[in-house]
Amino acid sequence: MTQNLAATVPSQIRAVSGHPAGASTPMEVWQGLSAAVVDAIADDWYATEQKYRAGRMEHYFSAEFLMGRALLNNLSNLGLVEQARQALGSFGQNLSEILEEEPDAALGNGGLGRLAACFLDSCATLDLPVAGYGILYRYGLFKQLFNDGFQTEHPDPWMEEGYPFVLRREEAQRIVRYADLTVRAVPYDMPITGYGTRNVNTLRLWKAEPMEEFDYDAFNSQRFTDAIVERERTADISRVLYPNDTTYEGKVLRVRQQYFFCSASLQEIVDNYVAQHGTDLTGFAEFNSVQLNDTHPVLAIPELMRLLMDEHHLGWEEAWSVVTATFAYTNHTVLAEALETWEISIFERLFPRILEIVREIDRRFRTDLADRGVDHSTIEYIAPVSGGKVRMAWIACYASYSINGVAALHTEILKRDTLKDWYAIWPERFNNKTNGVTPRRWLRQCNPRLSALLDEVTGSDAWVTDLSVLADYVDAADDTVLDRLAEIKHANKVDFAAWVAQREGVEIDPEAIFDVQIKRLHEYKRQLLNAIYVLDLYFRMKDDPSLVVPPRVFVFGAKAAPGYIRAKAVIKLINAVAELVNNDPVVSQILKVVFIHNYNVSPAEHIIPAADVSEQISMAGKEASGTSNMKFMMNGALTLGTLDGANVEILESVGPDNAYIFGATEDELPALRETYDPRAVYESVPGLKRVLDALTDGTLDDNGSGWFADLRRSLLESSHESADVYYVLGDFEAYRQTKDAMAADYADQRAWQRKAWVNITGSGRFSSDRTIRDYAQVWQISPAPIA
Ligand code: GPU
Repeated sequence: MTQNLAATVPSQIRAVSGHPAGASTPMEVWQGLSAAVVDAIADDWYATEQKYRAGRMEHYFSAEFLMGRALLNNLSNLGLVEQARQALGSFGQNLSEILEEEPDAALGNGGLGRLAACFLDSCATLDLPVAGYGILYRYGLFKQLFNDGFQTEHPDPWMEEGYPFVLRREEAQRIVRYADLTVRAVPYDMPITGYGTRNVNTLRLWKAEPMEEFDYDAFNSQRFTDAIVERERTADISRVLYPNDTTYEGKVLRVRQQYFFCSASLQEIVDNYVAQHGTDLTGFAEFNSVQLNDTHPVLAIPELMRLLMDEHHLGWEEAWSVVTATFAYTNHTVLAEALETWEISIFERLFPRILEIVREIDRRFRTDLADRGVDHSTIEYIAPVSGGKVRMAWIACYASYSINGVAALHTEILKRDTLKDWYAIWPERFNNKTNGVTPRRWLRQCNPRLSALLDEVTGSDAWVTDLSVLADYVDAADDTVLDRLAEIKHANKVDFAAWVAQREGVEIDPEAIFDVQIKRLHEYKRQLLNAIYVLDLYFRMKDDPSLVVPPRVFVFGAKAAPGYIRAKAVIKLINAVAELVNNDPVVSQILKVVFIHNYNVSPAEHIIPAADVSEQISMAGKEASGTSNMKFMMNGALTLGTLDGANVEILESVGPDNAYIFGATEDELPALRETYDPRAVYESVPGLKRVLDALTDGTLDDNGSGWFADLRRSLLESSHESADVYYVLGDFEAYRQTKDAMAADYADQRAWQRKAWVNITGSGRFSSDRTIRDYAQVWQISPAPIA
C-alpha cells in the first residue's frame, strides 16, 4: 500500500482542480485527498476482490445504504489521519475544515440503511468475504429545511460535484429487461476499508442508463421528444430514494427499482459462479448466499429462479433447491403498514415471466402446506399470492433458509404474532440477530477524547476491534477516571454548543443536561410524548417560579416522510414549543429547545458524543431494535426508555441502576388497552389538560394549518379504538416522573459518571462486529485476509 500522502495529495489535487494545491478551493482539496486515498488502497482492493471471488461469498442486498461521509472513516481505518493532516498543513489547509466539505452519502432513510453501512464496516474489519449490492441514487434522502417551523423538502444531489469514492465499472455492466423497457445497469463500486486490515471490501451500487446513448433513429425521424422521454424513463429508475421509513408505498417505479438492482446483482453473481466453477449451477448455493435486508430485495427470489431455469436450464425442483439454500431474510419491523404487497397487475405489466414464476411458487406452496395438514384459511392468509396481491414477506419466508428479527424481543414477537404461522411450520428457520453499530465511526472517530481515555485505561486500542474487552474495566474507574470522563463530556458539549450556535443560531449552555431524541419522526417513536413533557415543564415553571429545575437542553433531530402529515405536525409543534421556551426571558435561562434541521449521519457524529440523556421512548413492542440507543450508550449517555427493542438488552447489560426505564410493557399493553380511556387520563393526570389545551387555545401557533388541533384529536377525540393508538397519554405520568428523577440525579456528577462508565464498558455486545460474527455462522463464511 502506498502510504505517502505528502507526495500523492498535491498531485491528486492538481489533477482534479488544474491548479496548484495551495490555490485550490476546499472542495477541490477534499476531492484530491479523497482520490489519493483511493489510490493508496487500489491494489489491496483488487487483491481482495480476486481472493473473495474464488471462494464462498455472502451478498448483502439492500435498497438502502446510509453511508454518511467516507474520507475520515477511510483515513482512520488506514491509520493515515496524521499523514493527511500534515500533507494538507504543508500548503496551509486544515484537515478538520476539509472534512466538513464532504457531502453525506444519504442513500437510506434511517436505521435500516445505517445498519447496512455498519455491517459493511464490520465485514471489512473482520476480513469477511461479503459484498453489498444496492442502487446509486442520484438524489439521496431529501434535504430538510424549516420554513416558519414547517418542514420543507429539497433535493439532495449528493454527487453532482464529483465523488471520488465510487468508481464506475464500465466492463461489468448488465442488461435488465422489463416487458416495456430494457436498460443497462452500470455498477459503481465503493471501497469499504476495515480497521487495521489490508482487506478492502466492495459496495456495488447500480445506475440505470439507456441502452444507447442516443436513439438516433428517433432523433432523425423527428421523434426527438420521444427519444428524450425514453432516456428519462430509464434514468428514473435510479433517480431517487423513496423517503418513507417503515411505511410502504405501492409505486410502480419502486418495484422497478427493486427488480433493477436484484436482477443486475444476481446476473453478476451467477456469471462469476460460471467463470469459477463451470456451467452446472446446481452447486451455486455452496459458494453463494444472499441476505435480504427486509422485503425490498425479495424479487431476487423469483429472479434467481428465472436465471437458473431460463438461462441455465435447471428444472423447477433443482432450481428451487438452489434458491432455498441461497436466501436468508431479515425482518425489521412488525408495523403492518410496512408489509410490501404488490398488485398482480403491476407484475403483469413489468415482468410477466416473474409473475409466472411467483404464481408457480404460490401453487406449489399451497399443495405443500395442504400436504402438511395446514388448514385452508391459514394457507390463504400466508400464500405468496392472494387477494389480487403478491405478498413479498411471505415469498421471503417460504424461500429462505434463515429468518431473523433484529433484537430478542422483536424476534419473540415475530414468532408469537407477525410470523406465527411460519414459525409453526418451520421453527428451525427462525433466529435472532440483535443489531449492533460500528465502534469505529460511532466511538473512535466521532469521540476522539473518549477514545484516548479508553486507550489509556485499557492500555491499547484493542477495544476498537473487540469492544467486549471494555467489560473487564467496568471496575477500573476510580475518581480520577470519572473526573476525566466528566471533563471529556463537558468538552464535547462545548464543541457541540459552538456547532449548534453556528448551524441553528441557538445559544445553549454546556452546564445544562443535554437530553436528545434523534431518529425518524414517527408516531410510534413518540416524539410527541417528549414535546408534551417539555411543554408541561414550561407550565410548571411559569406557575411556580420558585420550582427548582435542573437546567436542560432538549435536542431533537428528525425528518418526516413528505406525505406523513401527522409527523410533520409534530415537527411544527416542537418548533413552536422551541419558540415559546427559548423566547421566554425567565424559562429560557433554564431550558432550551433545539431542533437540528436536516438530521443525518454527520450531524449525529456531532450530537451523540455530547449527549447526557438518550431518549428511546417508543411504545413497547413497536421499535424492532433501535440502533441510536447503542451509539448513545457507547458514548456515555444514559438511556431514558421503554422496554422496547434493544433497550431490553441494554438494560440487561447495565442493570437497573444504570438506565432509566418507564412505561407500559409489551405484555401489559393488551390488557391496559381494554379499559384505556385517554379522556379520563387527560382529565385526571395533573398538567395534561393544560398542555393539550395549549395546542388549540392560542398558546401555540400552527399558522392556521389546523395541524395542532388534529394532534390533539388524535390523542383524545378519535373513535374509541383509534384514540391515542401509541399510548402517549397512558405513559405520560411514568415518563414525567422518571425524567424528573433522572434530571435530579444529574446533580451528583460522580454517581452520574459512574453510570456513564458502566454504559460505555457494557456496550461490547452492541458492536456490529458481534452481530456480524453471529451472521457469519448463518452464512457459513470465514475470514479471508489478503495479507
Ligand atoms: N427500520 Br422495515 C427502518 O429504518 N426502515 C424500515 O423500512 C424498516 C425498519 C428500522 C427499525 O425501525 C429499527 O427499529 C431497527 O433498529 C432498524 O430498522 C435496523 O434493524
